[in-house]
Amino acid sequence: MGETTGTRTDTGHPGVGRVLVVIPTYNEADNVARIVARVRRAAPAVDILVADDDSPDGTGALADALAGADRRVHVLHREGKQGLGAAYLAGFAWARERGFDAVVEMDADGSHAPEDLPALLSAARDADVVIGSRWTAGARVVNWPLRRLLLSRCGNLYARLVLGMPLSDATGGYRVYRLAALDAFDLASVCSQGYSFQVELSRLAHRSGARIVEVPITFAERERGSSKMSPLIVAEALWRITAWGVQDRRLAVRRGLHGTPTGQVRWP
Ligand SMILES: Nc1nc2c(ncn2[C@@H]2O[C@H](COP(=O)(O)OP(=O)(O)O)[C@@H](O)[C@H]2O)c(=O)[nH]1
Ligand SMILES: [Mg+2]
Repeated sequence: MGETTGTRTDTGHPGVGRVLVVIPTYNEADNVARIVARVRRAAPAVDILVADDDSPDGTGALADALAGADRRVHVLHREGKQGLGAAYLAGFAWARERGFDAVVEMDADGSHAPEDLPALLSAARDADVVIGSRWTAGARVVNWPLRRLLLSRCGNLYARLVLGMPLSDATGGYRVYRLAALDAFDLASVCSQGYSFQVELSRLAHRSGARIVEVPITFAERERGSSKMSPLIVAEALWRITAWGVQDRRLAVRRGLHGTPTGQVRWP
């Protein structure tokens, strides 16, 4: 694994600081070298952490080779497939231990264009959380099948209605978080394993009063490898969003309010 600590003198991105791009991987052997090269080109001042769940296709070993050749590339080897949320939490902890100022979430399959990263990092100068949005003015979604488009649009609509968050893309996974803002999130409470992790963190960000900014991105369907999306992952997101909505309403009723100072609950 490459190391970042000790000898580093650079301060990373102006107004943001040292940035670690966390790329979770499970069976992304056809993508890992490409995505790392694209990130290095698009944002040379960031470090990259590949968080691999012991992919059977050898992604972890490929990532090790990349790390051996580039001091800004690192690998976190995890024991077996534990889900996207767990991989990101481990990546965030890794970043904190090494004194990074901000973390970026990015898929390995090229759907999140590294070329959009400079715009996200610019927005992070005046924000705690930046969400790369597929569903705001100026964004584009390329080659996604109709069922995925519908799932994303309906999922976002449901999350917005049930959780009352003024976000166009609460489910998206291309984001920048300032570590200092994450400290206010109570990450120990995170229970999502799959992609509902993104909604859960949107909710924690909103509740913590973090400054959230959405930036339009161009999202493209993967060209290599296969999606790890499953009916189980969709079901987890659906029931968790519903449970959070019920919890928020109970809280609001108990307090006799339609809004709380901490929860900022707004009923649809
Ligand atoms: N480490 C880790 N990465 C995962 C896991 N599940 C998915 N990923 C990664 O998460 C990212 C998004 O997954 P993907 O299959 O592209 O989902 P989709 O874009 O919704 O179809 C990719 O980089 C995957 O390799 C997991 O259990 N562990
Ligand atoms: Mg994908």
